[in-house]
Amino acid sequence: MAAAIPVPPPEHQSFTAADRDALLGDICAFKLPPPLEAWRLNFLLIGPAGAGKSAIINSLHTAMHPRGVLSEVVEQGGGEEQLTRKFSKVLFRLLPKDIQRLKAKRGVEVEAERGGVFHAPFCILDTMGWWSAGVLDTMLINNMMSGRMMDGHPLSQDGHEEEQFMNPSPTPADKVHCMIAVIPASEYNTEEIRANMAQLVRKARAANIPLIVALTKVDAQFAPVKADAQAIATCEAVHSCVCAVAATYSIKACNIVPLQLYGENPRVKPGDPAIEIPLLNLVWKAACASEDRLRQTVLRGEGVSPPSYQRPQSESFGAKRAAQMEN
Ligand SMILES: Nc1nc2c(ncn2[C@@H]2O[C@H](COP(=O)(O)OP(=O)(O)O)[C@@H](O)[C@H]2O)c(=O)[nH]1
Ligand SMILES: [Mg+2]
Repeated sequence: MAAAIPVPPPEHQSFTAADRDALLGDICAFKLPPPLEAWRLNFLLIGPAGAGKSAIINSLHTAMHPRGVLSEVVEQGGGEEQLTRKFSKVLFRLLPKDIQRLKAKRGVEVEAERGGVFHAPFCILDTMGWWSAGVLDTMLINNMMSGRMMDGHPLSQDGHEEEQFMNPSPTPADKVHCMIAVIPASEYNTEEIRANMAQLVRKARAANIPLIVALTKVDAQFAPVKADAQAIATCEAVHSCVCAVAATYSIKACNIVPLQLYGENPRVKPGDPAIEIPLLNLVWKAACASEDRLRQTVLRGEGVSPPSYQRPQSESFGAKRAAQMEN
């Protein structure tokens, strides 16, 4: 008879509530160096329909609003039926009662603006999913990246530009600071995704915008993760999949973040650190990559020397994962 798989005691689990709270606190307190400290970073989500772009937004909202229920700020759907029809910019805003709740439940204190409201230092741009290979130009992705396309621009499959939603003179604050390609773990090697990813990698390099991959639906692809969300950090098959994606797209493995999002797996409940830490880690990576690029471009270009400092590592998850992989 096969031996039962031992369940590790809680102190040996990779994802703890304390680590999640620390990471959430770091993200809420993130600021670019002067004179850009008032900027809000723009992260563009891009990927095939049904990959989990909207689920990323809702899961992040759930993590920032610890109410014990899933957020539905944008509609999620099962692929084709629920296409995002408008280019939408999602701000993560905390009202005074949300701020109190975040402090009580997560120990995270945020610096509220006038009116007692707090806005996260990033916003997320949600786009329509790819519908076939080679559609990035039809999607007007260059306009999205440069900041010309504004919130509310209708999205269609004919690449029509709606003048009233185009910003004729976007500034560096309006442009996309980091792109997040959202790819389901099971589909990373399809012809459509390979073609679009190759084009996306080229465009990101040409526009000097960092690109990170969110590898979603890891639970649907790997049974150990479906059974126990904590296994996303230790499952060998997940690690191999990350390495395969890295090799396929010539992207560093550290810029590929495997995720299980809140959505279809009934085993995961709002507030689970094993869901929220990898997701917050994705946001942290995107913020650091954006900052790095802005130091090389805008700050250097303006002749402003930013104060020399090393951003403190919020690598509780990354370091543990690296240690686990070595063992
Ligand atoms: N099990 C599981 N389901 C997911 C995950 N991410 C997204 N989904 C589900 O996949 C479907 C499509 O997701 P959605 O976010 O609408 O995709 P979008 O078209 O990229 O915005 C929804 O039913 C989600 O609940 C995940 O990581 N795991
Ligand atoms: Mg969507």
